[in-house]
Amino acid sequence: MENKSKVVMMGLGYIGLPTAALIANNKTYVHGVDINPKVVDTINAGKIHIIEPELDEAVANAVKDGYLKASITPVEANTYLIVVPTPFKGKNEPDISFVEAATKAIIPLLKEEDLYIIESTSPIGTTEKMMGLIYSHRPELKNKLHIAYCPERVLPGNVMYELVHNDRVIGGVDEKSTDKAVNFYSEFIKGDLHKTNARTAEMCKLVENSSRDVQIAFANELSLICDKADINVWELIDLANKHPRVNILQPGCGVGGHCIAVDPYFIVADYPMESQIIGKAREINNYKSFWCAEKVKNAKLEFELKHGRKPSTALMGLAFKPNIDDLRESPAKYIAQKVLQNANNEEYYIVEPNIEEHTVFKLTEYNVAVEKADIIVFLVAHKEFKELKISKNKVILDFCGILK
Ligand code: SAJ
Repeated sequence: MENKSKVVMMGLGYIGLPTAALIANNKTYVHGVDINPKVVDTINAGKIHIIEPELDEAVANAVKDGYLKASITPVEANTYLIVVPTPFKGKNEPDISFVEAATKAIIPLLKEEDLYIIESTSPIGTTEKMMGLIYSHRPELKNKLHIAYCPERVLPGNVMYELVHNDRVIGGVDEKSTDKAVNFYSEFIKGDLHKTNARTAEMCKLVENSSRDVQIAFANELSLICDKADINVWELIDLANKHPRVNILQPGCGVGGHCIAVDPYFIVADYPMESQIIGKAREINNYKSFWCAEKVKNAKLEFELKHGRKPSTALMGLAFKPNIDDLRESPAKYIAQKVLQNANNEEYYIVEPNIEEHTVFKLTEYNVAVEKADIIVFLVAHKEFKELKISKNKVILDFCGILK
């Protein structure tokens, strides 16, 4: 039997498309909307424009069975999901103009009892703001719509599993909105659905990623202290974590990706006086990347003083975290760029085993780079690097604990 929801999904990106496919595979009609006509054509051909395991099959099936269709404009439905990006404008100010544009596009289609849900990471109060926008255009619908916020919390690379199995936090602008949204998600989600209000749900998403950012900043701060104090930070953290109530995360070459390095600013921008630790954590994690680039520079100078010639350097890893091919907002890429800025005819080997080629960096195979370089800089703990045999005469800078 078919479910009675008909869904419009505004935004077919990293979260919108997998969610659309999941709902469609549950035999609910989904009309996906994206401003990019190429994305629309790709999806209508049963193909995908992003890399995510198992998504290709889910989309191919959904399109073949006729439950998923994409277009650049919305149609009438009874459930509208807003899953568009919320980037920055100016200096770390969240920009909700995509959420606003997507909302405006569906306002003429809304009717009594419809469900409107925002999933995009949003500053606190966005759902209420969009409710105001909707009712200012459609005053006759006031209090007759169901409006809620429900953030996703999936890990890139494991999206298709986590979308179904993770718990969700669902906050409506009133109780009946919350209940209607919970009802909708319960059709395709197996995790627990936790009810709250819209503002708490918005804050919950921001806090989850800020919490991780603050914890990583603590680990990164320890790495700076330990470097000066001549203590192996990896051993230190392993030992401290033997305490039953201590769980320190791992230092790295900075924090990247589109979530953890971004979401804390949504809190800091609106509550600058109160969010001291959250703001400082962002600074520490950004500083860590700069510090790594300086360390490479110093190692090169030391080498030249000692050997009377310029060293060759291998930069190991460009992705924003281990074992993925995603280079966006990557601290390793930032460090590579910074180091190469000062390259005066010196030899560099850039390594990223998860991609074939890159438009800016000339890539070298990891075994070759490790063999040829004088200085080896580990930026990302990719699995390939763990097995490497490195000869004793090399200078090694391990920023990601690969050799710990
Ligand atoms: N990192 C460290 N040390 C650590 C752990 C991570 O330096 O101990 C770095 C990674 O190298 C990377 C960055 O942090 O540069 C972020 O990686 P991640 O794996 O922690 O998180 P993301 O950005 O891939 O996904 C996060 C997840 N949030 C949390 O774990 C709280 C995910 O559940 C969210 O859905 C996602 O953000 C999102 O979309 O918000």
